[in-house]
Amino acid sequence: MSKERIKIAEELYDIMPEEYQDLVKRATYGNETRGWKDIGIAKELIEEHSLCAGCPESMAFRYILASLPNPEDTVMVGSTGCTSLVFPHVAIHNIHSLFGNQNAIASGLKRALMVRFPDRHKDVVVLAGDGATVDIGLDMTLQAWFRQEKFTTICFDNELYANTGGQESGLMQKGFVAKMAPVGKSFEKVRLPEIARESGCHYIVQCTVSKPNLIEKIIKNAIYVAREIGPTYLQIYTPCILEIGKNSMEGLQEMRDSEKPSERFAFKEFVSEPAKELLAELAAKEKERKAEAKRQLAAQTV
Ligand SMILES: Cc1ncc(C[n+]2csc(CCOP(=O)(O)OP(=O)(O)O)c2C)c(N)n1
Ligand code: SF4
Ligand SMILES: [Mg+2]
Repeated sequence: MSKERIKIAEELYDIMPEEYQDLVKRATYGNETRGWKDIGIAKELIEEHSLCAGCPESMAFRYILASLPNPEDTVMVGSTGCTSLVFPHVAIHNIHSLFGNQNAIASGLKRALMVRFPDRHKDVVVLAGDGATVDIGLDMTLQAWFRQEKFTTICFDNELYANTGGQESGLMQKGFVAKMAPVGKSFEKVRLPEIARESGCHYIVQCTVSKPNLIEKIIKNAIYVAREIGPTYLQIYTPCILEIGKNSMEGLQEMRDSEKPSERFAFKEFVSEPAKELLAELAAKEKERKAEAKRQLAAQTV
């Protein structure tokens, strides 16, 4: 992984738009330790977006992009919904699939990439809303897991269809009343993390985006496990502040309130046995890399 593929030819440097020069200069591509702390200095991590002001989806999007271990070689597959407003601003290869089809598209894409680039890791990451993941796309979601497709599925769970004005979704809480669901949800929130486990996912996390360190860790884990072992699933609460009547400053508190131990977004993690082994190996290598970096720094300062 390197910046080579976005490098500007020297002869063309001065005629390239300033924006592009800046992107190349500051890109985190090629940096092994890239992570959420790069937000604010790296242009490719979304400078602008067209979501509502303060929407937690924008925060989640930034953390995810900053945490991808291999951005140059990652293809994201999106679906219709509020997230699809962000993809046009993202400096990562991405495909907009038909609403609900995202895991079917990702399956074909991942298989094709494995054939076309047998010697290189090409990561595929699905990012879709709860309506796309658990309602209209549920069949495609589950079938990809049954088949053990090697990619990560991330669901931005805002517990309703936000982009079309607030219809009920399978992940909505029981009893919740939304603008386009005035009677109130009559059944419990679907337990997709449990279904994911039964369907063969090897790494599953349910959480909010209130803690960037945590998001960075679970994104990396999910991608490494998907690469080597099989499907992984992350369900992340990104409340639709517009539909739950909060203002643009209240998204973070809403997430903190909802992740308390007794609440529906309390942190939950499942790691299969093969995934545990892989993550332990990677953690040992990372420890060694850090120790080596420390040794080199100490040698330079002597
Ligand atoms: C095949 C198809 N069916 C329905 C729609 C209409 N539609 C657009 S966005 C959306 C809801 C998206 O909800 P969700 O996946 O939860 O994402 P959110 O907007 O909440 O982030 C629907 C039903 C569509 N665009 N295409
Ligand atoms: S409608 Fe809701 S989910 Fe969509 S951008 Fe606005 S606040 Fe975010
Ligand atoms: Mg939704």
